[in-house]
Amino acid sequence: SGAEAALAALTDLTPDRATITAQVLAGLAQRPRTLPSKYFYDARGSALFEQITRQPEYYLTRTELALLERELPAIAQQVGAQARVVEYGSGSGRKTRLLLRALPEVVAYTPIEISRAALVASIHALAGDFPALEMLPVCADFTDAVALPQPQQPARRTLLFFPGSTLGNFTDGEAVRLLRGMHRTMGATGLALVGIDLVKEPARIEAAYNDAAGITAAFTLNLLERLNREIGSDFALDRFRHRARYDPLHERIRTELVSEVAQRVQVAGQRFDFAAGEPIQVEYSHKYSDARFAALAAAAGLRVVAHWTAQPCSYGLRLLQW
Ligand code: AVI
Repeated sequence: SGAEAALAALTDLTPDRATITAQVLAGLAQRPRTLPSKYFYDARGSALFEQITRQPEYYLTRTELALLERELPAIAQQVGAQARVVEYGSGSGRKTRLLLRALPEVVAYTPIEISRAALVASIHALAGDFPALEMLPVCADFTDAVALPQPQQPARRTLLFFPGSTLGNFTDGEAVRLLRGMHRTMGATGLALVGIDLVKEPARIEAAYNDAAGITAAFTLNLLERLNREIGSDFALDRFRHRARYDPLHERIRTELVSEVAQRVQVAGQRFDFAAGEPIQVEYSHKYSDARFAALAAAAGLRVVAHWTAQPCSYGLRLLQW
């Protein structure tokens, strides 16, 4: 089947235990202590994230899906036929399905996803809908330079799809580095379609990261559970709590795991002492103005050539070119 062929072609660069351990130890040694948010996405983390996208407070996914439905005909016209689609952080592939349906004669699809479980599930689901499409999945951290598998058919251009406001999970410096990498992957004829959450009323933003059902809190804490299992740490899950607050100065949500008591944690043979109330910084979710996003793109040598914005929970899609 198409899924079997795609999975046989899978490039597996999943971060190994040594890589995760080194990054976690480096983050915990910093002040304030940090943990990388990319490690949220193990099998359970990706499933919890899917649940977040369906919470009433989390307006991002629903708004972006509606915007894609509305604007994909115009986007498809700009992209044209015979594109190769490369997606960063493809997750469940729900948005991919809309994109692949709208674009004429897609040559190949390359999802790059850090969660192997999410990647494999999305390949199975997409293969059913697009049996003739060549899929060249890559399981990797998309911030690493990854040599992408080449499609059998030559493509007229590469479309880099980066939805979900995942760019917002990076600091400005990291975002520019990432956009530069995208710029290289796309080449001179390529385009990038990027989804970004826009600045809005802080209460609305804060609610999205503090859903009443507590799914986001479970998602954040799952990071510690994953590390306990995979790198041999002993974080006590009932002694840390999720905290997500909007920082209006930096226009971003800052998500932390707060140590509720003074405690000692062992991580891969090293000891870390936490004070009562001490936070671990785990994620940023930046909210952009048009000017700020355009400046990030420009710093990476890219221009915004088309933009679409949804209201009332303002959210944008931006098309970038060399
Ligand atoms: C994937 N990323 C864009 C999400 C966000 O909104 O920053 C991750 C997330 N974290 C908490 N809720 C959702």
